[in-house]
Amino acid sequence: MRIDIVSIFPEYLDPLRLSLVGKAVDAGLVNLGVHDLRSFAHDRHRTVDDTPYGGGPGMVMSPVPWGEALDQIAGAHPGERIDGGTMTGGGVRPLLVVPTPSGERFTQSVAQQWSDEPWLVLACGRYEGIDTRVIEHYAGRSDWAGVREVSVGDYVLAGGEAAALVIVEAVVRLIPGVLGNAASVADDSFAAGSMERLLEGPVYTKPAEWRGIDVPEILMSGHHGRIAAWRAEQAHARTREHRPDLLG
Ligand code: 6GU
Repeated sequence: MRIDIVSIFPEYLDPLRLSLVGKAVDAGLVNLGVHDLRSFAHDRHRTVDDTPYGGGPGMVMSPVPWGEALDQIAGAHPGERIDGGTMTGGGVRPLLVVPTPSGERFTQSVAQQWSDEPWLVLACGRYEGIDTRVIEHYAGRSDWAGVREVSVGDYVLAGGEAAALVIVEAVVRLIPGVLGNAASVADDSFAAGSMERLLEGPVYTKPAEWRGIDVPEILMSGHHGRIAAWRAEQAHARTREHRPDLLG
């Protein structure tokens, strides 16, 4: 999978070199490009924003540098595909992902769908957001796979970068070969087909007693059937406690 991220704070994306995503990049499973939006502005001050039409507080990101950045990024890697897949119909089309608190909810199911995409381009907005014509334009472009505006939760961040980190990590860990243990993905809270949509229950490791607290005896029993039943019960209890909305 190829992933490009456009931001006025490209250093904000440096953590993607670490840990699981960094390893996926090093292993050649993900081809990651981070781009500075300001390098696509041509005035002396490299301006990327302007005052909103109709008035109101704050600034809006100009469609002009966004259009130049996205066209150049999409044109610079035509049909590039490093995942060994074969291409039909004239090349891979990028899916434009725009993190925004006014987007649809970014869920595990969306992450799962996107883990099959050959190419994601994330456009990180700041200020009051990106001029809406950018969304409209790329949604209508047949050389793009579409546009998805997504929110990572019901709170407001200062910009799309932190959300982009969340989205990229959630997607990349689902790419085949990225996680060592495929079973841990199937077991995830929110994973499709896992015990409906339950939260994962508590986990324990050695020592068997720590600061006066014992590991539940059932986990030491070796009765795999009873352990599975206990874990299912714990998952239900945790879901009832923390996320009753998931039980309906
Ligand atoms: Cl995707 N962006 C911003 N700026 N704030 C958010 C968000 C995204 N999701 C929740 N809050």
